[in-house]
Order: sequence, then C-alpha cells, then structure tokens
Amino acid sequence: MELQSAIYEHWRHAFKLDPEREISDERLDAVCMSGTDAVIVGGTTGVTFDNTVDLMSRIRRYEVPCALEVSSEEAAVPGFDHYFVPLVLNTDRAEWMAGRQIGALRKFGAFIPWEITSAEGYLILNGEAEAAKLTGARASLDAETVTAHIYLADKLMRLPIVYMEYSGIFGDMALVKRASRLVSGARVFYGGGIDNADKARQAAEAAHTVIVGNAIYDDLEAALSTVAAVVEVPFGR
Ligand code: 1GP
Repeated sequence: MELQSAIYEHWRHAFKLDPEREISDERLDAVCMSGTDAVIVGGTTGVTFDNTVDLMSRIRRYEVPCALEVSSEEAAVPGFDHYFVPLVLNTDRAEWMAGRQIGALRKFGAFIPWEITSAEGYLILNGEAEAAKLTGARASLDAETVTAHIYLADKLMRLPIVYMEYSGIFGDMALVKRASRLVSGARVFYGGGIDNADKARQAAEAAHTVIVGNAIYDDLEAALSTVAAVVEVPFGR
C-alpha cells in the first residue's frame, strides 16, 4: 500500500472543526470557501456519531477535502475523504498509544478503508491542553527528548505524520522546525494558538502542514487571514 500519495501530502493549511462546537452556516461557508487545503473534523471530548455526521454533511456541500480524526470508535463515520488515527507518543498510558486503537481494530479492522487511513504520531506539548490532561501526556519535554520522539515516530515506526500539538498556545517554532528537518518520510503537522497571519507565517516556515482550530470560533476574520499567510510561505527544510 502506497501512503506517499495520500491526499494530505500537499496540504499546507488546514482548518480543524470540533463537532461538539456550534458553527453557523455563514461561518462554515467562510471556512470551506477560504482556500484552505482541507478541513479536519476532530475534537477531544464530546465527539459523537451524530454530531460528526451532522458536521460532515454540512461540509460535504463544498468541494474542500474533508478528513476525520478518529478519536473514539463511536464517532467513526463513513464518507470522509481521509481518516487520521492519532497515537499519542508522549504518554505513559499505553491505552492512548495502542490500547484503544487495538480495541477498535478488533471489532472494525476488516471494514476500515485502509487506503485512506493514516496514523498520526501525536506529541502533545502543551500540558494545559484538554488532550494532554485526558491522555496523561508528558508535555514538558526538553529538545533532546522531543528529538527522540521524532526518531521514534519517523525512523522507527515510520509513521506518515508527526503531529506537534500545542492546542491553545503558540508553540516553540525552533523545535517544530528542527522536527521538520529531522524527518525523512513523515510530514510534520503543527497546531496550536495560531490566531493571526504572523503566527501562521512562522508556523508555515517550521512545519509542513499548519492547522488552525480555536481561532475559527474566537475570531473568524483572523482565522481566515491565516490561509493566505501560510500559502505564501514556501516550505524549505
Ligand atoms: C487542535 O492543533 C489544533 O487540535 C489547533 O490548535 O485550536 O490552538 O488552533 P488551536
């Protein structure tokens, strides 16, 4: 199976929408028509089959590629262009790295559209993020330990994506840039605290793919400005 041709290979910018949060048709229209490369549906808590189907069917009115980050087996909804399965790498709680995934695969493994499904090696680097609390992530890692996690994800496990997650705060771009230089096969996704064009530009210089979440709900105009900001930056390792 060839993962290199996966649709996310050329994504520079993506918006992440949380099925648990309300979004008006007007706002959703602005997000889907923004010129972003993709819309990712995902959230840490309160993601259900019903609210995921509902959001997917609304996004489906647009041409923008739409992916689901599957964080619970109940919310695995058919009909997306791509599926991401997060594996949290910096937690001691094995259930978040392989436990829950194994439980879901025991039941649904034979029915999963593998050609459009990819693992994401998550490094959760903001201890205050919901996802860090939920998974018990060890978020305060020094640069050497982050590097070791990148080796683990990219070289040993050959995961197609390393997701450096700072959700809620703007992260350490030097660290993200270093990760992007280290990887040989993986794409580095960056998400966290991007709420203006300048931060988007900095993230675009550091990561392959820049993901904007909260700003959609907090300041839509600023969120929309991140699309052009990211697209203008050529990514150079
Ligand atoms: C969340 O990485 C995304 O999973 C985006 O983070 O919500 O802070 O933009 P923000």
